[in-house]
Amino acid sequence: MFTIDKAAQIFPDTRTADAVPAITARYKLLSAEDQLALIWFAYLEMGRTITVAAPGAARMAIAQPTLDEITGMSFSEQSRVMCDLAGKVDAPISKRYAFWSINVKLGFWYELGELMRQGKVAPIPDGYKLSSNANAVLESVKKVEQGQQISILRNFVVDMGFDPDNDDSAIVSEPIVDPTPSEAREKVFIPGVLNQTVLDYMELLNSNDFDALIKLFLSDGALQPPFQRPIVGTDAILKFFKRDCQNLKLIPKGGYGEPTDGGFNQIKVTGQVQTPWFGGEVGMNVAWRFLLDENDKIYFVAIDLLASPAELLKLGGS
Ligand code: ECH
Repeated sequence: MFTIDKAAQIFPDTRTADAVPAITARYKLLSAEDQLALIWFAYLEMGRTITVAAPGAARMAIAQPTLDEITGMSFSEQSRVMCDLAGKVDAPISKRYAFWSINVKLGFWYELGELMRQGKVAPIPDGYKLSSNANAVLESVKKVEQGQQISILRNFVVDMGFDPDNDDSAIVSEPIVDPTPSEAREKVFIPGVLNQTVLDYMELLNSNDFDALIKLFLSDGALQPPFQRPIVGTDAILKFFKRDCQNLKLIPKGGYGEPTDGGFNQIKVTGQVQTPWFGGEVGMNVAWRFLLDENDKIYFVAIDLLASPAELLKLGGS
């Protein structure tokens, strides 16, 4: 029978974007000053081709008091706060930051970036020279495709702050949006895939209908986001959906399925995902690897960021 570990091995020829964890690991070895400057340069570079959407007021409400506190500080105090965040130092704002959801963290830095541009928050000093290691990491970031670049930047932001006990239940996130009304939902067609659970999965996630979406999963099922450990059990998965998965756009392009052990079916779908931060400007190439039980309930689904667009065509079974 399947275990989560065994399920995670389905469609083993799927090649994921290893550059993302590799670059993230090299980034972690840099000094906090270098990390901030590197992100600044990478962000500027990216800004020449794509635009980040300004976060909505609801998201900013959580971070706003902290942003106000920071704008009231001197430049040197502001630099200290930012270095403490990057360096994961035990400091009041670093602690608060650790309890924000990913999108609140991104919104906070988006706003600081704007304030830095306006000269209201300490900028990266003019002519700041990156160490040669930091420069090498920056060059690597520039070389990967955009979907991988934004994944790397997001990893950097996620990794900041001081979180001594990693208490997942205490995370604060933006309010949950209402699901799209049924008449406004877009039907999903995937060439090669007739399985209704997979089609419903795409449609329900695109509609922010997380309460219906979670019913597609077995209670001990698991979902594995890109570069992460599987999230196991419907309680944890539902929490993840509501906190981190609002307003995504899944654009499946093709798929393939086959029966496997114990009456289960494995289905691989490839396509693109858009994040509300960049909308249609960045399509991340992804694969979904589903393992469904004999009643078409999801036991396991992995979402992989693909190494290259060529991977989109690799649908054949293992
Ligand atoms: C400045 C300098 C100082 C330091 C910092 C700065 C600001 C940086 C900023 C960065 C902003 C970055 C952003 C990145 C956003 C990335 C979003 C990504 C989303 C990927 C989503 C995926 C979803 C996949 C899924 C699917 C499922 O089926 C199930 C759910 C799920 C410059 C000031 C820090 C502002 C905005 C990569 C792949 C498809 C698994 C979620």
